[in-house]
Amino acid sequence: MRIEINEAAEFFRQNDDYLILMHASPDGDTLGCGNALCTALQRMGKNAKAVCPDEIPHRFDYLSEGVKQQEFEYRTIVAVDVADSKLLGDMKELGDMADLCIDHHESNKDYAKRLLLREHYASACELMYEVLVALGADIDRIIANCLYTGVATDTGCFKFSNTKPQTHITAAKLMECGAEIAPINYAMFELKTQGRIKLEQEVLSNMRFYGDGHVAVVSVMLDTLAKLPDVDSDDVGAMASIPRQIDGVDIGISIKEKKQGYFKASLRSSERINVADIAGGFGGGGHARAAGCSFYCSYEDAEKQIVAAACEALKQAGII
Ligand SMILES: [Mn+2]
Repeated sequence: MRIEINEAAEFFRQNDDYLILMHASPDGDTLGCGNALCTALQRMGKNAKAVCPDEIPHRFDYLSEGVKQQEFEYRTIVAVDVADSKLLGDMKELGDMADLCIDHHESNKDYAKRLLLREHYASACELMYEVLVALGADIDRIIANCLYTGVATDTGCFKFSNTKPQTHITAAKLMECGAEIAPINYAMFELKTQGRIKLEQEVLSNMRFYGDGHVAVVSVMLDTLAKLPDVDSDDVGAMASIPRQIDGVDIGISIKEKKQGYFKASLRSSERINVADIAGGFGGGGHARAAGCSFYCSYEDAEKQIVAAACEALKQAGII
């Protein structure tokens, strides 16, 4: 059932003992949204706990600054920035029991009992900002930092095409609430571990081009990661944006080895190509400019299949 912002606020007033679910391979948006909500609910005198199926990278530690550890039995489940309960990994079953989902993905599977969805918002944190305003929550520096983190990370620091005038307006309001934008942007977009730099070196040295240079492919294999112990899932995820930094590349593909014989491809595209369609052809999905899909085969077969689909899309678009 689709609900609106005021109904979501009323839902939070009426219920208690919240378990907030944040998606696997957590990003700034799901973590910012989950921690902002958890902090606000606890301040209302409610019990709340935000959980994630995967380990949370240390650079996000500041997001839980306002969260108190509470012991209680959860009775109300809320998923934030989670388009599909499958994205909850080991916590999928909890997702299937969710009472409310707050999200901004067009591909949302409508798995929760209630759904507050804004497909045209760049981040779930923009929507959470409006929910917290409707709740009358005090959006102080701590909550503003959480929400700003999601807005900034889901827009690539306001660089992606999903950035709307409203995105900047929300960011400005969060600055007025005390969001510490300079240290957050430094931590999110500039700071890298030594392992991350070594991973970039490895990825760059093995990049391959197809389709007259309109497709670039990078890969991250398990044996590479085994040599780089301080690399986290977030560093690996960031490799997906490298191919599209190259002039002339319309489709950037990053293929990650998850297990032997199991690969995940992340696709990024220019305005000319819809990669959600390409990923959909392999049972995946996502956004027009950023999508993903999985392969159960050898690395060579996975690359061959995804490159063939990418070249086909370039042909259809009249690019090659
Ligand atoms: Mn998001």
